[in-house]
Amino acid sequence: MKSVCRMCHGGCGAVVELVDGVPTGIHGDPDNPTSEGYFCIKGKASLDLLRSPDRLTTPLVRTGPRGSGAFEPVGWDTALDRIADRLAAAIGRHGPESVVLGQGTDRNYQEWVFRLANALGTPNVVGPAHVCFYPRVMASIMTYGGFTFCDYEGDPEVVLLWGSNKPSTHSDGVIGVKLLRAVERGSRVVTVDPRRTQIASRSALHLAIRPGTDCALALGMIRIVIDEGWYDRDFVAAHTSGFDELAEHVRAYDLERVARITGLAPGLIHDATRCYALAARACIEAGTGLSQNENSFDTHRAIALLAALCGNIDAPGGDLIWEPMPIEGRRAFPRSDLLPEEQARKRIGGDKHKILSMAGWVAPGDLHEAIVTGSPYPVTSMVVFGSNILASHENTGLVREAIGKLDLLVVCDLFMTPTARYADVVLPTSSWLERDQIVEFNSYIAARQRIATVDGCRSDEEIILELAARLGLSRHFFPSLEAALDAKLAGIDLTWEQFTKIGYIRNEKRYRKYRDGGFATRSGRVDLMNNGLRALGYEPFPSYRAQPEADPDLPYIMTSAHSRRFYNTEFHQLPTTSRGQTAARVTVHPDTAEREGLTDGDEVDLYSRAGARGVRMTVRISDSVAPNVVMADAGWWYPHESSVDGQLRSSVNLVTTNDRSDVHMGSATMRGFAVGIRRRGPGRG
Ligand SMILES: Nc1nc2c(c(=O)[nH]1)N[C@H]1C(S)=C(S)[C@@H](COP(=O)(O)OP(=O)(O)OC[C@H]3O[C@@H](n4cnc5c(=O)[nH]c(N)nc54)[C@H](O)[C@@H]3O)O[C@H]1N2
Ligand SMILES: Nc1nc2c(c(=O)[nH]1)N[C@H]1C(S)=C(S)[C@@H](COP(=O)(O)OP(=O)(O)OC[C@H]3O[C@@H](n4cnc5c(=O)[nH]c(N)nc54)[C@H](O)[C@@H]3O)O[C@H]1N2
Ligand code: SF4
Ligand SMILES: [Mo]
Repeated sequence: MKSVCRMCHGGCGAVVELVDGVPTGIHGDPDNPTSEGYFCIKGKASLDLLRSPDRLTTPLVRTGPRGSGAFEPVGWDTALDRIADRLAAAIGRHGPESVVLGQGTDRNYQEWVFRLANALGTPNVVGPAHVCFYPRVMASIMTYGGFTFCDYEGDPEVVLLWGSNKPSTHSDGVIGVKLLRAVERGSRVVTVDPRRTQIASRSALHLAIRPGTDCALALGMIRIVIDEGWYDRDFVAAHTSGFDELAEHVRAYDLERVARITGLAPGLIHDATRCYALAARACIEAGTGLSQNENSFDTHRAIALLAALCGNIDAPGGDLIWEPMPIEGRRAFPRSDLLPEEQARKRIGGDKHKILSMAGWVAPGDLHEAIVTGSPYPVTSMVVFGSNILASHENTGLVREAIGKLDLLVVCDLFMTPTARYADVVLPTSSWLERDQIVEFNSYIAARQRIATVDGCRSDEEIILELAARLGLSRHFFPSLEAALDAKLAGIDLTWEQFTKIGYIRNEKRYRKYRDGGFATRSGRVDLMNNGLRALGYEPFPSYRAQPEADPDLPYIMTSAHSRRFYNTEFHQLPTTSRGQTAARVTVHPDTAEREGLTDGDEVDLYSRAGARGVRMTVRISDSVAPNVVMADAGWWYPHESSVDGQLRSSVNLVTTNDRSDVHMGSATMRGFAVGIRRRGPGRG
């Protein structure tokens, strides 16, 4: 039977082999037009996830102190009644804004979480948006009026792969295989990454940049493009505004200064700029490596300006803006019209991180401060749909303090995570193989079909329907999940049942749509100088904010990346994925190892100004990083440790903070901050 994998964002077609209705094997679907049979190690671990003995299979109510792990099983009705009663009481006492909904990376039910928040009347939805997809999305929207995707099928001459490890991470519905196929057909890659990844080794140029300085590089490249006259004059004249002001603004980013900030050779920066700017077809794949520091929004804005200057927006082999398909999906389904304006204005951090707030999200740092201080108002209840916030939000100490203060914490998850151990009620959710969902990407929509069931588990959508009914909000929802799926598909005249037979619908792509009516910005042009940002109190041009002075006690720059075999904080309990790696690793250069007296496999603590106790990592020595850079695995926790401290000892957010966060998005500094290395001697527990 066919479905669509959701072990990552990729959306590969999957074929599940069934014997008497029981899944016995899984592999890639060669007929799927996106993935064409590709299937990775995580996809292959899907049946481990389905059958994991660690899965939660009954709702639980906490009976001991938070974090102790003491729970008793209860029935679904008891659990849901209890949650609904307590949410209703909190709303009665403190208003709907005292309830916050949380979720992690999008798992195709994000629009349900937002619909529930809007129906409840709370503006507060927290998630990793500030360090994940949204700095890029909002920078793109605020520059061209839409979000762009690399048009790999349009055969770019050059792909600028910037802070992205696409061949391993497959984010956002464009699987990395598309990039690799373009390379096989002749595309050249220019990679900007502090680490020599596999794709960096295969690239025409690799810019091993100092972490956190990409904004300066992008502004320097803009200056070179303007000085050398390498920009697209016709496009700039006809479709942009503010060119002269931009040319003036980037004068501060001369090559020598940019080389000093980024640690790159001036000649390499110049060559990379020429390679990108003079290519007839070129696209930029900008990733999460750029979104986790205080320059995040401005870095993506500067990159968006560079792409526009070179005339690559909506061009074949360039950066394509897709028109949405007419289904009721990510845009319409959340029903933002249900949230009264006066409630929307109460969004926590809305006055501080205005661009994130415009996208509907609260930054974790702002939320946790508000919970701890009770200001601007009491936030007393949180319902989390799939996010291990003790591991994934910055500043674990603050998260712990905040969730320790809540009157009610509900966590919906497949596993007893450290975050779930803090919950008052834990609800067991289903995996992707147990779900009916519409998978919505810009280039296609697909049907994810329920193939198996695990007794006792429910999907987030089913939980939301049940909670809505108990809270008297049924009028804003649907009598059943299938009715909701039918309603979503009404715009393309299909029912869910019909769609499951078709399985997959491609979106049509159209190039250079701006020629028929301009860009979807206020001026209809690409606003190189953005007065909308100015009206919000921000600078109309991106600028690089310098990192703090070096600290001799913290001589290394730490950054991190998502792992190929794990997914964010997930899969550490599955045999297929954890067979090759059982502990978090930090990659250090041989010179660093020598200076610090380290050998491969040693245990160290990396400590920072914010996290003096440090985070424990196993040393891996490799010259794939520079001598001043250390690269740590993000997203670790150890499921089988008995205490929360033991589980989280290798979670990098023990040493991150939001002290220096991006002013637009609240992006915390998770990458590109100073650390020291402490070797753990024998006998240190
Ligand atoms: N230091 C540092 N921190 C980071 C990052 C980093 O690179 N460095 N990356 C950031 C980024 S980009 C992101 S997106 C976040 C991710 O952070 P999170 O979203 O918190 O992490 P995940 O591991 O994706 O998911 C959390 C939980 O969801 C559960 N889960 C899986 N599927 C479902 C489902 O369908 N329903 C429900 N209810 N639960 C489910 C999993 O078991 C897991 O426990 O972390 C961010 N934090
Ligand atoms: N296998 C796998 N796939 C995933 C995930 C996963 O955990 N595992 N997570 C999913 C999620 S939620 C997301 S958001 C995406 C993320 O996917 P990507 O956007 O590819 O992001 P990362 O892999 O976190 O980091 C990309 C690259 O940035 C580099 N980097 C680190 N710091 C810097 C810097 O300061 N500057 C530059 N230029 N580069 C830097 C890292 O070395 C890394 O190679 O992947 C998704 N897909
Ligand atoms: S790339 Fe992602 S979607 Fe594709 S098989 Fe791997 S985990 Fe599944
Ligand atoms: Mo993410």
